[in-house]
Amino acid sequence: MSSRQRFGRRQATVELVYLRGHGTLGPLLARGSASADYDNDGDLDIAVSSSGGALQLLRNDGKHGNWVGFALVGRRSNRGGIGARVTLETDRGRQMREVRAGESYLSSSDPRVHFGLGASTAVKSVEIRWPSGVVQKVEGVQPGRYQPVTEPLPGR
Ligand SMILES: [Ca+2]
Repeated sequence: MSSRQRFGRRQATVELVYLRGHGTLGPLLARGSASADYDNDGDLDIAVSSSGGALQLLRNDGKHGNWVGFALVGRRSNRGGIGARVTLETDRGRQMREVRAGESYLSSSDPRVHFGLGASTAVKSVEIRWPSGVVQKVEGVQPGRYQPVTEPLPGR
């Protein structure tokens, strides 16, 4: 199914592919890919660009567990928080994500940091190591949503 979708200020023709179970793509001369939670439902979807074809959006409609995400805003560091490391701990262990850009050919994934929590319903701790060297503890994290986090300035 093709449709016109708006991504920020741009509009593009995309082929929507719904992945349930082990969905498949047909033969494709792909160039780049990016992951993003484009519908903000807590699972990562994947966009695949191809040579001479429409963008394919692999919408993840599978069942998933709990999740939490963070949208970082740098103040001393770069504005997008690129290079920041986020460490999250639950009763099931510790996970680390890094804010990155440009992971595939001419593509960049969602700058938000996403953590799958599985069956865990609570987050014990979250620590962000900003590129500036600032280490920030994030309190009051609620699973099931994206939380904005702004880098603190020294002395505040
Ligand atoms: Ca999604």
